[in-house]
Order: sequence, then C-alpha cells, then structure tokens
Amino acid sequence: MTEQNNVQTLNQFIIQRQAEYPNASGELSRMLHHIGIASKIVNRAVNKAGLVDVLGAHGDQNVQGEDQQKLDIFADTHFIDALRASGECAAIASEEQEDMIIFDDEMGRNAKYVFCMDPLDGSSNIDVNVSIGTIFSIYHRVSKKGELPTKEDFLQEGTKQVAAGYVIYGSSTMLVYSTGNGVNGFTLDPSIGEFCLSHPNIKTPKNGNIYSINEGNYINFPEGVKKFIKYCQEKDSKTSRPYTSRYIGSLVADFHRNLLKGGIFIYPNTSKNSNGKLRLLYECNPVAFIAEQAGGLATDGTQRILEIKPESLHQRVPFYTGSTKMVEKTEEFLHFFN
Ligand code: AHM
Ligand code: MG
Repeated sequence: MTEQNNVQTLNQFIIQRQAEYPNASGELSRMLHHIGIASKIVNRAVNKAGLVDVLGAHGDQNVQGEDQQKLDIFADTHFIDALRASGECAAIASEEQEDMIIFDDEMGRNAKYVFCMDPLDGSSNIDVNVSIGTIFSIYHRVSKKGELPTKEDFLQEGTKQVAAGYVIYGSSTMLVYSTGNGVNGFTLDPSIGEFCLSHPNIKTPKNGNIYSINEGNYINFPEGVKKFIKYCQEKDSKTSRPYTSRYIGSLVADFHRNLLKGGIFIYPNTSKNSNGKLRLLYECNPVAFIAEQAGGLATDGTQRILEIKPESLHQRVPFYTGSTKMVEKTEEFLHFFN
C-alpha cells in the first residue's frame, strides 16, 4: 500500500515539471505524453514478436487479412500517429523514411516542434529476443509557424534539442528522457500499464570499466581505437584493468547499461565506412544529449557531437560516448596515433 502511494507515473511527473515552469504552455508535455502512449503500443507488439509467426501460421491475421507488418514499420507508423495526435508536431524525420513527413493540416502547420526518431533501433536483434529500443529527439522548428516546415528545422545542432530520450524494450521496458534539466528514467509497470519513475536524476559514473565496440570490425578500425582496445585488455591494478567487454549490438541497450554502470560505447569510422554507421540526427544526438545531461561525454573522436552542424537527414558520424574519463582516454589515443 505504502509502496503504491510513493509511485509517480510519467504523466504525474510531466505535469509536476510543467507546473514548475509558469510560462510553459503544455505543448511539450503533450508531446511527451503521446510518446509514452506510442511506447506502450510498441512495447506490446515487441513482447509478442515471437508469436507473430505462430499466430500467422494459424491464420490469425488481422481483420482485413493484411500481412503482419514488420516491427520497425509498425513502430514507425505508431509513433507517427501518436505525434500527429498530439497536435504539437509539425514534421518528423525518421530512420524509416527517406524524406521528412510533414503534417500539412491546420494543427501541424501551427505546431511549434519537430521530431526525429529511430522508431526501432537494433533491428538485427528483433527476431532473437534481444533488447531493442526507440530513440527520439525534439526541436523547436526554425521555420515560421503557419508555414510548411523545411529541412532546416531538422538540420540544427544537437545543443538545440528541447528534449531527447529513448525507450528500451528489455527485461523490463524503460523510458529515459531529458528536457535539459537532468535525466530521469521510468519503468513500465505492466500490471497498471504505466511508466513509473524508477531512476530519478540519473548520473553516470565519471569512470567505468566496460568497453562496448563491435570487435569483429577490428581490422578496419583507426589505429587509435585499436590501441585503446589493447589498453582496455592490459593488466594494471591501479586502473583496475583489464576492463570488461560488453556488446549487445543495440545502441540503446549498450548505452543504457554503460550509463548506469560506467563505461564507453564506440562506433568509430572504419576503413570501409569513413563516417561509421550511426546516424547523427536520430541516434547520436539524442543519446549524446542524455549522456551529457547525466554528466558523461559524447564526441566523434575530436569534437562534441552536439556541436556538429548537420548537413542531411540521414548523416552518419563516428560515435564515442559514455563516462567522461573513458571518452577522454580514447581521444588521447586517437590524437596520438592518427
Ligand atoms: P539499425 O538502426 O539498423 O538497427 O542499426 C543501428 C544499430 C545500433 O543499435 C547498434 O549500435 C549498431 O547498429 C550495431 O551495428 P553492428 O552490427 O555493425 O555492430
Ligand atoms: Mg538505428
């Protein structure tokens, strides 16, 4: 009973935060509320992912007899619908869509925000019951209200993010977000269907002992990254090395673990991909925003991710993020060996 009384739901938290800013008009709160709803819908589908084929085999298709959508398209559709329903979003840039989606109605034209997302990140893990996530980011549009949004609304530095976060569909489902005033984490309680504040004011350790990188690409890594990996593997009692290697292959899950425990996540440029793999707008920027808000760092090896001026919607950048000391150490190696 007492436990229940102490629970603060995501919606209560959003309302309370809004009340702390007398000039806040509630638009951002409404968007966050709708993100919460879409997350729950996607969570329900993710939880049933393994059943899709089983149900399909029994002919248990939807009423229109349509084929089951792939989960990443399902997530894309539901987040778009939720953002449209919020009435506060003028346009969306999504990993699943080549061009931006514009809400060309009265509400959309007059909305104040644009939204970037990777609706279901870590897609190679979907079919094998490993954690996946949704990553999102919100900006004030720079185009005039009342007019159609433009690409410039999305090509803003990450420092301009109004809010950013992610949902992790893991052993439990969590929504972690920041509006630039610290990071808070909410765990979905399936019995009441609500995200409940479980990780208030998350701070990441200044140092850590986990390194996360796809070592299968080792041969293609920059020399500095190879040397850093070697450093992580060497024995040294003063710095508690060797460190632990952990790599799930889902950015959200790898980042989330390191955020809580201390560590570094690296997806570098390689001799095959000069900008690495991860996308600036809807993967690196939101994660970098959370990392910095929690006291960590995020760089492309030389400069702060959040200060990069984007040039295109699906631009890729090398990505180093996590505990401050580990990111700084990696940069020393990159600087020395490149
Ligand atoms: P996706 O957006 O196609 O799912 O790719 C992004 C994912 C990240 O979640 C993860 O960090 C990375 O790709 C893993 O890539 P790799 O398999 O090359 O290690
Ligand atoms: Mg992705």
